[in-house]
Amino acid sequence: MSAFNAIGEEREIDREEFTPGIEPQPTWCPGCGDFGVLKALKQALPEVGRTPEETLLVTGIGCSGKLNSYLDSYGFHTIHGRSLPVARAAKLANPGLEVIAAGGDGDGYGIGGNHFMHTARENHDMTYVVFNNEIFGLTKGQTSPTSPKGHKSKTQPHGSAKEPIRPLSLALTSGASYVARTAAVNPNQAKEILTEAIQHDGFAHIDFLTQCPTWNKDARQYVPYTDVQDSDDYDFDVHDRVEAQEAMRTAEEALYEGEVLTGRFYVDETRPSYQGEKQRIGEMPETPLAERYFDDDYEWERAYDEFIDKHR
Ligand SMILES: Cc1ncc(C[n+]2csc(CCOP(=O)(O)OP(=O)(O)O)c2C)c(N)n1
Ligand code: SF4
Ligand SMILES: [Mg+2]
Repeated sequence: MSAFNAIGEEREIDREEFTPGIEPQPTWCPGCGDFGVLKALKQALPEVGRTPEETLLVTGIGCSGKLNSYLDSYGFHTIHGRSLPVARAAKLANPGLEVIAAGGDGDGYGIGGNHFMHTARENHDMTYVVFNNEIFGLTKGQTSPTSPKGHKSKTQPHGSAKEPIRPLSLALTSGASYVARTAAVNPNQAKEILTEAIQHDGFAHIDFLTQCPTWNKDARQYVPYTDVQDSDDYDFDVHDRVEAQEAMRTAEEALYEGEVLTGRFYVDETRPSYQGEKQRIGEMPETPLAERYFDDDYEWERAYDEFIDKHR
């Protein structure tokens, strides 16, 4: 069974199917928030009816990047900050795949920040989970793009002079059509938000607060949390861009003042995905590239032949 012909197979899925039958078991530190993402993902995928054969998980580099080894699905552990371009290519070649990209705050908001902006702008149909522990975890606790101003670490011994990235606002401004924040300490909400994000047709960004008890945050620092959808103090329309922007700004400021606001911040179900737009202008091949790969009679066109002919 391949990633192409397994798509659309109707069957009951048990979340344990996503647990690899062999080592490695997760090597994350005890109490690490990354366990929360893995758990939520294993719950959400069967909930939306996706099997391991229909799922591709693409990760970056960092403690977060190890997620790939612990989920039994198709996987691609890329290089630092480059999960999104790989995820985009895979989705375009095989649109039936459920594509999930994941990585850390350093990976996605730092070195991969440009890809984040443009994948959101183009509204590629995928889920992007950023493990936000406000630190470079794997490399032992350096200041990251989401570390608060004044954060002290080996790279910023006198305290960071930089304002942190506002990831929710950045996603919205860039063009993401689903933007949410959840936390590993809030597993029920994490599962619900991941489920919605996977079902969403377009670029769904989740800023997932994952405490790093070894180098940065104690889990208690993300507790108590407030779900903005359940609280009377926050009343805004997630479909309204201006109201969403205001709510995001509040949540982003609050995080650095010790108040954790989570929930859905922006949802646009009307905007077509990149693939939808490409279909509309007639640029999406009727037969997905992935299907041609399994067709023995298909003759591959090599773009460079034409290029070389032109320059002979
Ligand atoms: C191009 C490149 N630069 C730097 C590194 C070193 N490096 C590996 S992981 C990492 C940071 C990880 O931080 P983050 O993305 O937040 O992930 P976390 O470990 O916190 O989950 C860095 C700088 C690398 N692997 N590749
Ligand atoms: S160093 Fe931090 S982020 Fe990495 S596994 Fe340990 S607790 Fe998790
Ligand atoms: Mg990090």
